[in-house]
Parts: sequence; structure tokens; C-alpha cells
Amino acid sequence: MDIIMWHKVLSPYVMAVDELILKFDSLRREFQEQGQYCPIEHVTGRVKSISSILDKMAKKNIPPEKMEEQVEDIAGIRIICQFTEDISRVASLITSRTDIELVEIKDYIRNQKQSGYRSYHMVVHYEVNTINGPKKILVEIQIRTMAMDFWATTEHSLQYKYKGQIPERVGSRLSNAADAIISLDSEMSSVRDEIMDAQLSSKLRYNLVEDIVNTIESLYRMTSKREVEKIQEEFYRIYQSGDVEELVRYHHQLDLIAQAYHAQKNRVDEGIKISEE
Ligand code: 0O2
Repeated sequence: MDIIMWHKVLSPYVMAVDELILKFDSLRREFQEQGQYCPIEHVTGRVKSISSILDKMAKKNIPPEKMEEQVEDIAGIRIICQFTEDISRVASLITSRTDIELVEIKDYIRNQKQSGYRSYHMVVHYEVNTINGPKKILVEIQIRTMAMDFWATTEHSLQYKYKGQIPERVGSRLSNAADAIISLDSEMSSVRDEIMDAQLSSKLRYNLVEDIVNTIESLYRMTSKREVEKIQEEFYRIYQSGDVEELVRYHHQLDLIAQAYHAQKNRVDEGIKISEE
């Protein structure tokens, strides 16, 4: 039997997990920068432990030479969403990517597992470029809501504690909790539009404040301290009034003031250049 050099074998999987977390985080940032609602709440990932891989190989009778082909979740990415509706949006984002090739879907949301487990799994091919050249590996992407994740994480710890033999009394509590998760997700979906509006408006306020502060800082370099103090006082007054529309108007007005100062500064700089020539 060939010896498995575990760390060498697992190295591309570590690479894949690191790269994919970074890529999904970048997507989140892109949504935020464009002021759009982001269907991804957060992303985690892990490479399966050697003992877990060995357990799975034993359970499924997988020979060592078939390990990379048949243990589909050596590299695992977990994408957590706020709402059930976000899951299909994330799945479409993944399907449309050119760096990820879909192999199989396991929809445990439509087809809940006997245990009560609900999650949307996408088994994909992902290519990493190692020092030995490109290598295409399997990655399992699990997409689920925060509520589904709460249930799965708790149940997983209990599976571990009871070595897969969860006692009946605990099992029935978990089953009740799984039902409660379904109704929680559905309640949250019914107020999804309002929650999304609230989040977008808080993001808008955040972006406006960032922009206004940047503009005030740039004005400080171009005009008198007294002038900038007045501008800052006005900004604080409007901010404290909590009127976002007024803040939008002030943001626009401040932009025009900054443009005028820039134009004036450019004219002065041009004048200095000409007089020096
Ligand atoms: P870990 O510690 O997360 O790596 P099988 O493991 O045979 O049931 P299969 O066919 O290999 O399933 O793939 P599947 O069904 O997509 O499951 C792979 C992973 O999904 C599991 O990995 C779990 O993370 C999760 N999962 C599947 N079923 C359950 C469940 O009933 N409860 C919980 N909490 N998680 C589940 P591992 O290897 O079990 O564990």
C-alpha cells in the first residue's frame, strides 16, 4: 500500500480554502461598495482533519487511492446567509463563475435529512496552481441561513458527544428545534424587505458620513480653519437631526463647495507656474 504523505496531499486543499474565502469576501465587499444588498452574511472554510477523512473513508469503504475522488468535502466552504431567499442567489453567483465548475448539488433544504439537517450543498471542481503545476480538486460549498447553521452546529456537537447515537429524548428536542428553525426562517423572510431597507439605509448613512468627513479633510488642506470649522459644525448639526435626506443634500452641497475650491486652487497653481516661466 502506498504511503499517504498527508501534508503534501492536503496542501492544495488548504490553498483552495484560502483562495475561495478571499474570493467570496471580495464579492461581499463589492456588493457593499456598490451600496447593494449582499446575500452573503459571512464565509468560513476548513480543511477536513485527517481523522475525519479516515473516519469517512472507513464509513464509506473508500480505498486510499480513491480518497481525493470520493471524499468530496476535504475542502469545505460554508456561506452563511440571512434569509432563505439569499441561498439561491448565492448558488447562482457560484454557478455563473468561470473559476468554479459545478459537479453536484445536494439540496437538503428541499429534501431535509432525517436528522432535521437543512443546508444547500454544491460540490464543485476548483483549480489551484501549486508549485507542481495546476491541480483540480473537489470542494464542498455549504450554503445555509444563520438559523440553519445554528441548528447544524449544535446538532454536530451532540453527534460528536454521543458518537453518532443521539438518545431519543435529545433527538426529539432536536427535531422540534428543526421545526422551529423552519418557522423562524419563514418569519424572517416575511419581513425581509423591511430588514433589507433598514440595512441599506444604515449603509447609505455610513457611506455619506465617510464621504463628508473625507471632503471636510480635503477642504482643511485648501481653505481657512474658520471656514472648515463652520462646515464641520453644520455637518454635526445635520447628522444629529437624524434627517438622512438633509444629509444627502448637504453631501451634494459640500461636493460643489469642494469642486469650487479645487478649481480655485488649480487656477492659483497655474498662475504660479506661468509667473515662474
Ligand atoms: P464535518 O465535521 O463537517 O466535516 P454523510 O457524511 O455520509 O452523511 P456525504 O454524502 O459525505 O454525507 O455528504 P453530505 O451529505 O453532503 O455531508 C457532508 C457534510 O454535510 C458533513 O460533513 C456535515 O458537515 C454536513 N452534514 C450532513 N448531514 C448532516 C447532519 O445530519 N447534521 C449535521 N450537523 N451536519 C450534516 P461531515 O463529514 O459529517 O462532518
